[in-house]
Amino acid sequence: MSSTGSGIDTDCMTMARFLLSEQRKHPHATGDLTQLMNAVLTAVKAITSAVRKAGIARLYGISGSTNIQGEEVKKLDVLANDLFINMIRSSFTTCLMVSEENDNVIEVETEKQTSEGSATVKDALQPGHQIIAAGYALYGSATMVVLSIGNGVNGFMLDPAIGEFILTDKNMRIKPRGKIYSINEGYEKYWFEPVAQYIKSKKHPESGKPYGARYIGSMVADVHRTLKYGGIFAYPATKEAPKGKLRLMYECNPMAFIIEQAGGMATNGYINILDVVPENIHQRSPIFMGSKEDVQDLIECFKKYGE
Ligand code: FBP
Repeated sequence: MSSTGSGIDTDCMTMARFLLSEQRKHPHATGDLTQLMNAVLTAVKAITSAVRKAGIARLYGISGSTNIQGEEVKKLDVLANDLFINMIRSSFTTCLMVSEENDNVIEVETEKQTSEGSATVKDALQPGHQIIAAGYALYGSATMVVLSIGNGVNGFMLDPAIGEFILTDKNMRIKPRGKIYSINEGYEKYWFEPVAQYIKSKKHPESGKPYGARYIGSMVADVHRTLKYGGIFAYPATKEAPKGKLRLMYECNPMAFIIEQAGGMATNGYINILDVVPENIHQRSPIFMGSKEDVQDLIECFKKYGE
């Protein structure tokens, strides 16, 4: 780090700089990913600003409600969705988008498509192993973006003073084994045997200390903690929700890709999540991900107690 003594790093690695340097390693790269990420980061910055004033602006309110100035206020999730779609659409790097908030795929007209035919939902239904980049944004006391473009995982913190994402967590690696399990324990009575046995073995180990439990109830935050401190995050199938809750294409797969890139593992109990071929864009999947040895213990329980 270079500093002038003012506390300002005069040679900071911004995400734009990071992506440009990665791009230069590939002589045939088009720059599309850099351009796409630029659009994504604009959305993340705008969402950060909205999150910071959500209380005052009544962004938690019902969609379509009005604020004190009589303006229509969008709920945060609607606002975030609109921002991502508009920014990505206008980046000229995308032909198709999938979002939890939209029933159907979102098609983007491009010149290329007009000559080659447009992308369809079939193009979107690919297994996670085809992913080339995945990331998430965390809007906590600071805004952080964690990104993998297929050669490890890097974390960038938003410096609000300069509006740039600065590389703060270089080459993030997940511990081979952690000491934390993360699952909604309120649903214990709905668990199937393999999950019940697994959690029991962590709470009442034959030797050593029991694991600690942590559950925020927000997948990004729970997986982020799992990535930083190790352990396992689980959202299993239950007797109430036999397919699980989380969505394969935009919740399980991107997070599984990042966890794998950091040296961890992700499974639905039977197979690697990234091998599952989606049949529809909003399909759900049970998911277990985190430290390799912890996920392997879980898989053993599925072999032993699963049908
Ligand atoms: P939505 O699909 O309703 O957005 O819920 C997703 C989510 O909030 C995840 O982020 C989180 O891991 C999970 O649901 C928590 O669910 P539960 O309250 O059942 O434990």
